[in-house]
Amino acid sequence: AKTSDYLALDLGAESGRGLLGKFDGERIVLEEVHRFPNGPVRVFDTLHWDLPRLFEEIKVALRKAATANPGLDGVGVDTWGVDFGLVGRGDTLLSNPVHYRDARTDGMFEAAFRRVPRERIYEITGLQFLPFNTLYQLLAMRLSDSPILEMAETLLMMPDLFAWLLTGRRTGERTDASTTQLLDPRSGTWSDELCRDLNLPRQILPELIDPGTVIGPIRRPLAEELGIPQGLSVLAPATHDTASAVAAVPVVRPRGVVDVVGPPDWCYLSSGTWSLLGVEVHQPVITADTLKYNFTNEGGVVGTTRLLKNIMGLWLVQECRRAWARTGREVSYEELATLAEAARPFAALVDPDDESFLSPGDMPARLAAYCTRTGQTPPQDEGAFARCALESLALKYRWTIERLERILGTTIRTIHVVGGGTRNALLCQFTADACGRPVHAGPVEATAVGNVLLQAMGRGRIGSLAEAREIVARSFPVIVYEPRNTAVWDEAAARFASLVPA
Ligand code: ADP
Ligand code: LRH
Repeated sequence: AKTSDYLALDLGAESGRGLLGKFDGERIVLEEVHRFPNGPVRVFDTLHWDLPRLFEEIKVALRKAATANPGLDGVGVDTWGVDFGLVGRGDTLLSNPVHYRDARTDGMFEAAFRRVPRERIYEITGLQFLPFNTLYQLLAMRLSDSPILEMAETLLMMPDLFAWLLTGRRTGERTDASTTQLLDPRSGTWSDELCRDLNLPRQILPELIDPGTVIGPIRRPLAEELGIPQGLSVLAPATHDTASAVAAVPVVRPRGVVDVVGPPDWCYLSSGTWSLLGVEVHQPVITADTLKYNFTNEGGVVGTTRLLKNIMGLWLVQECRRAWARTGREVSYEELATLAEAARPFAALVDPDDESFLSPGDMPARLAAYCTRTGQTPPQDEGAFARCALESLALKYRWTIERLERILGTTIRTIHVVGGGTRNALLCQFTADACGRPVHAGPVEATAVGNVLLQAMGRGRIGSLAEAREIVARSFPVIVYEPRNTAVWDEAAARFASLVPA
C-alpha cells in the first residue's frame, strides 16, 4: 500500500537532522537522511545562529529526501523555542538571528520587572521565568536602541523563519509562539498589555496558525535549484521541538477509556540538551505554587497545555565534553557512561539549574566552583564529573515530580523518557531509582516522530492525539527501567533538597 511520507527537519542544539517518516496507516518507519552539527557562532561579542549554513544543510536534506521519494507529502521544521529572526521590507532578513545563550539578556529580568511586575507577567502568560525568553531578548534590543527592531515588519520564530525561507510565507505557529512569554495562553492571542507596557512592537508579531496547517509550497526557484518536484508542501508541525516530542510520547490508554479530564498519572521527560519534565493538562495551571516553583504553561498540540519545568539537562555533560576536548581529551558518550558508573556514588551534588551553568564555557570549572561554594569536595576526574551531573539531574527530576504532584493533587506512576537522553542507560536507571517509579524510555527521535505525526494529522491521515500515540507505541521499542536501591536515593534526596533554593 502507498505510504504517506513526510520529511521532519529537527534542529537540535547538539545536531540538526532530516528524518524521513513513512506512515503506512499502522506504523511509522523513520529513516535518517542527513545529520549535521548545529553550533552557534560568535561574531564580535554576540552568539549567533549559523543561519545560511543551516539553510544549506536543510537543502541537502530536502534534495536527498525528495530524490529518494518524489511523492513526499510534506516537510516540517521544528527547533528549540524562544529564538527568532526579524524580517524587513521586501523580504529582507535583518541580521543573523541571535542565540538564546548569548549574554544580551543579562539584567533584563530587572529591567522588565521595573515596567511590569513579575507576578503580572506570570499571571498573563503562565510562562516560567527563563532569562532568555523572547520577551527579554526583545527588551534587550529595545533598550540598546537596536536599529533592526525599528526596521522590522515581522518577527518570525526560528521554525517559522525556516518555513519562510522555504515558502516565502510569514506565519507564527502556536506552540513556538507560546515560548515567547508574550502570549496569553487562555485567549491564545499575543498580549497587547505586555507589548504596550514594555514598549515592544506589537505590530511585528505574526498571525498565529495551529500545528498541522499547510503553510505553502516550496518556492518555485528553490525547487528548481534543488531539482525537486514543484508543489511540495511545507506544513507546520508542532514547531517547538518539545511540543513535538511530547506529542510522540507512547502512552496508550486502554481501549474504550476516554482520556480522563483530570490530571494524568504519567509524566514525560524530554531528555536532550534540556530536560523538560512535566505533564499534559487541558487548561493552563497558573497558581501561586506554579509561580513559586517556576513551572511553565507552554502550548501543546490539539489545545493541550504542557505544564513543565526546564531542567538544565545533558547540556552539563555536553559542555564538560567540549571543555575536555579543548585540552585534547575526547571522551565518547559510551566511555563516559562506563567511567561514571565506576565513580563513587553521591560524592558531590549540584542543583543543575544554578544560573552559573547556563552560558557556554568551562563547565568542569563551574561544577567544581559550585561544589566548593557548597562545602563539597569537587569531582576530580571525568567519571566523577559525569556522575555528579547525572545523579544531580535524576534528583532534580524527583524534586520536580514531587512538586507537580502536590500542585495537581495527583500521583505520577510512570515516567516516559524520550529523546537522545534515552541512549544514556545509566541516567535512565538513576531516574527510575531516584524517583521510585518505572521509566519507560523511547523513542530516541521523539521530536522528529512528533513532527511527522503532526504533519500526518494535518493531512488527515491520523485522527487524534490518542491514535497518534498508539502509532508511536506500535512503531518504536520502549525499554522499561524498574526502580532499585531507592533507600540510598532517599538519603541523597534529602541532601539535594538543601541545595535547591525555595
Ligand atoms: P538535542 O535535540 O537537544 O540536540 P538530543 O535529543 O539529540 O538533543 O540528545 C542529545 C543527547 O543525547 C546528548 O547530549 C547525549 O547526552 C545523549 N546521547 C546521544 N548519544 C548517546 C550515546 N551513544 N550514549 C549516551 N548518551 C547519548
Ligand atoms: C528544548 C527547548 C526547550 C526550550 C529551550 C530553549 O530544545 O526547546 O523546550 O525551553 O530549548
